[in-house]
Amino acid sequence: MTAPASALRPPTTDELDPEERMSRAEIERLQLERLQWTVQHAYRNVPLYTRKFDEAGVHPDDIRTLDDVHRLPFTTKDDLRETYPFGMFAVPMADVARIHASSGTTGRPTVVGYTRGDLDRWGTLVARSLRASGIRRGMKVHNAYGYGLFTGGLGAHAGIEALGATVIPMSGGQTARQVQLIRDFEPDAILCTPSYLLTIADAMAAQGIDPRSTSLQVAVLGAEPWTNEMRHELEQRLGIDALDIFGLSEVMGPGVGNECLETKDGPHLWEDHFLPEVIDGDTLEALPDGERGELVFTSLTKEAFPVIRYRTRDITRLLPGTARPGMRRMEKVTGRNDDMIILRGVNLFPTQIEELVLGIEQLTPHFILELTKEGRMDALTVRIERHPDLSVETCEAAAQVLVQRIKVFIGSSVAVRLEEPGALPRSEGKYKRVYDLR
Ligand code: DLL
Repeated sequence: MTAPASALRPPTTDELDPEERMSRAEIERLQLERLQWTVQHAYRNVPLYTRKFDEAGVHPDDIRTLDDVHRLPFTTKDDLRETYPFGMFAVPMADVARIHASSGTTGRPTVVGYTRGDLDRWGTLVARSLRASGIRRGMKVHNAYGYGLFTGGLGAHAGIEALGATVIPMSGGQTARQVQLIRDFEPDAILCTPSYLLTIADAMAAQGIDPRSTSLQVAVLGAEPWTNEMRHELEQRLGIDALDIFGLSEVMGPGVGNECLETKDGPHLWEDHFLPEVIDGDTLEALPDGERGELVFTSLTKEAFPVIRYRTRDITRLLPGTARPGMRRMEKVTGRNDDMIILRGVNLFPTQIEELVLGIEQLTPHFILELTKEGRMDALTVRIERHPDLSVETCEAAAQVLVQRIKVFIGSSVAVRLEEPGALPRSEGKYKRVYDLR
């Protein structure tokens, strides 16, 4: 295999979009102008927004400063379900160039739409995200996000094209084939979920290929929560840089924010197109930057599907920009409100267990969490594959260390059960980590 022709580097200032070079004050001016447009557009064209604004006693003309956003009503997934399938579209269907939908584990899927202009802006923002990750024209990008109604595949695809890089539209699944094409086509970059990259690395090893020996230099990973410990694991295993791409269908899809290669300190949010807030999920009060809570977005340029204060359920906090000082960052998402496990009064997120598992060298990253009832009490079992190269005794001892650390760092008593290598399901996209058997 040939050595990669070009070493990874962050974009130079001239390569950035003009908005990425704006000062904080310039971004906020642009945001206010765009917020005022969005609020008018949503109020005039989406009956649900007309009704909700009227009920809240707020009119688009009341939005005079960015802080006035706090006067607007929230939008939730239930609002989208209520107006299923197209009731939130703010333009005539003839102007809708594409529809996507997120599967949704319960009930109806969430349907979103894009005008031609929305698709162009989306492509630009994914291109900006990939460029921030060190990808540029002249590189080959293996896109293993699923194509179809999911926004990951086609969203990433358009961004790779907009950047002028070479796209390999592999989609998800068919892992053996993924490995073969990575060997044969020698891509510089791979885009997929972090859990799927782990599956691909395992498949390489199973075929006798050293995962560090491939042409890959960088992975742009998202669509599910993952920790800095998982970043470290993947970077070591594959000899790559791993960057975090964030997004959700309701707000656009992938590319609402992305980490910058030079800092790797949580995604910068592309604030020229989205206004983020963090709120207390119980009181619904806006929280100051730096405090952890539920992430909320208002779109600023979307035509077909504007969203006003959309409650994402994702838990994070807003931090000042670093590599792009005009735009704020978010801390890597710890989890979603909906994924939080309440175990005998203690709240815990699967990512907290991931962090502890990856901190113990003799454990593998392949684990699932099972919730059961023992009498009237809830019980949590961590089922984890033992390390194929270590003795069962060593693995048992490591499992006991995990039990102890979960007790000390999270405050919960859990059971850890070792499984044979390969016994647990492997990811092909968003990984299902928690099984509630209660
Ligand atoms: O997962 C969009 C996407 C595709 C993002 C590819 C990045 C890469 P949905 O299917 O609507 O859209 O799921 C959105 O996934 O609310 C988060 O809970 C989670 N999520 C997405 N990106 C990240 C990330 C796509 N980088 C939901 N870190 C969001 C943590 C993420 N969670």
